[in-house]
Amino acid sequence: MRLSRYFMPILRDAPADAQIVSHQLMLRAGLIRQEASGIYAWLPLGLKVLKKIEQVVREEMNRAGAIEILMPTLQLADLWRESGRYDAYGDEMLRIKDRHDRDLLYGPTAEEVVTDIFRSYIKSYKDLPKNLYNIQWKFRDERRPRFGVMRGREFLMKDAYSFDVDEAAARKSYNRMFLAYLNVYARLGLKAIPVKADPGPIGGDLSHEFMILADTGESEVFAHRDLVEMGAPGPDVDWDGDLEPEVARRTSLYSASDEMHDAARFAAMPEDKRMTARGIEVGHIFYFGEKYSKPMKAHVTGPDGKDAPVHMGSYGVGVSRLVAAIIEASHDAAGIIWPASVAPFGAAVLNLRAGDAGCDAACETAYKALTDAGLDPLYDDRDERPGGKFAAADLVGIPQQLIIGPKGLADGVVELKTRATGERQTLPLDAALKAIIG
Ligand code: 5CA
Repeated sequence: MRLSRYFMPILRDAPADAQIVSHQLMLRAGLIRQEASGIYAWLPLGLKVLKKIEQVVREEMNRAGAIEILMPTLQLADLWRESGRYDAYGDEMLRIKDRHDRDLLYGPTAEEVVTDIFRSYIKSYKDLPKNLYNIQWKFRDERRPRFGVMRGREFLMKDAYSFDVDEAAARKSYNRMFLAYLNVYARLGLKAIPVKADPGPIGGDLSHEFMILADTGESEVFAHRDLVEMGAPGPDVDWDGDLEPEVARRTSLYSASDEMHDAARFAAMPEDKRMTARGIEVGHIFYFGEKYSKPMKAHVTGPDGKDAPVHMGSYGVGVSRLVAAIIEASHDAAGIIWPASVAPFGAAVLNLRAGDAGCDAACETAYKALTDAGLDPLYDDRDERPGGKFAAADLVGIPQQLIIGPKGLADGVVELKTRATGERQTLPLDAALKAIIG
C-alpha cells in the first residue's frame, strides 16, 4: 500500500477523554473512530488488525474441532422467552420492534439461537459431540461503556457452543476449549492466565476467565506465580485424546477473580508464589449442562434409547477487546508494538526524499520485493519530513522498517529498524531485504 493513496488518519494528540493508553493509541494511530458512546467505526488499519485476530481465533477453533457458522445479530424475543432470560437480562439488552410489532433484540450472546439450530437437526447421541461457533457483533447496553473498544456496547465476539450427551463428555469439550484458548492468546503474543470465575448471567457451575495481566485491567486477579510462566500447550495437542492431565496441571495451581477469591487458600501459598494483579478479561468459558436445553427441549436419544436434554457449554473470546488488550501489553512511548501475527503491515518502506530519482527507484525495488514476498508492506511515499515518517511508522507499530535516504544510497546502504527493540542496522538494500524476507 502506498501511503499517499491510503486512508490512515493520524492524530497529533489523543482526545482528552481517552483515559488508557490503548484507547489513546487506537485514536491517534487512526484505528477506530467513535460514532456513539461505546460504538465505533473501524478504520482501515484497525480493521486489518481485527481481521487478523479473528483469523487466529478461527484457525485455533477449527484445529480443536469446532465448526464455524454465522448467526444473525437480530434475534427473536420468543426464543429468549423460552429459556426464561428475556425478562431476566434487564437493561443491557437492546430491544427492538419490527413493522409487524414483533419483539426482536440485538443479540448480547447466542445460547438461545444456537440451541434452536441444534434442536432442529440433531436428535441422537451418535451425532455428538458438536461444537458450533461464530464470530459476530454483539450488543450490550453497558451502563458504563469506557476505555474505547475495551468495554464497548457493540463489540465483536467469538462465541462457541458445545453439545454433548452427558457431563463427562461435556467436560472433554470444555477441556478442548480451555487449551485452545491458551493457544490463541500465545499466537497473539499474549500471556494469558485462566482464573476460576463466576458464571454470572450465563449460568452454570464450571467457569474460567482468561486474563491478560495489565495495570489498566478492570478485574483483580489472584494467582500462583508459576501459572503465568506455564505457557500454552502448542498446536500438537491430541484433541481427541485425554486432555484432563494438561488442564489439571494448570487448574491445580491457585487462581481466581475477585468474586471467587478464597483468601485463606491464597494465604496458605508460599509468599513468593502469591501474585495479585490487575487483569483484562479476554475470554470466558462456561459449562452449564441443561440450563438451556431443558427449557428449550433440545433433547437427544442416548445409548440407552431414552431422550434427555443435551449438555452444553459456551465459550467466548472478546475479539475487538483483544485489539486494545494487545496494545496495553505491547507499546512504548512512541506508539504501538504489534506482534508480527497481527501487525497491520508486515514491513514499511520509508522514502526519506520522495521525488529524488535514486530514492524513488530503490524504494520501488524494495516495495516490489516485499510485496512479492507476501509481507504486505506500507510504502511511505509522501512528500513529508523524515521525522514525521519515523514517528508515523513507530506510532502505528510496523515491525520492520526499511529506511531509504539519499545519504545512505550514496554509500550503497539503507537502514533497517526493528520496531520492538529499536535496533538499527546499516546494510546494502539486498542484504536488508534478505533480512526481512528471510
Ligand atoms: N455466552 C458467553 C460465552 S460465548 C458470553 O457471553 N460470555 S461473556 O459475557 O463472558 O463474553 C465473552 C467475552 O466477550 C468476554 O470475555 C470479553 O472478552 C468480551 N466482552 C464482553 N463484554 C464486552 C464489552 N462490553 N466490550 C468488549 N468486549 C466484551
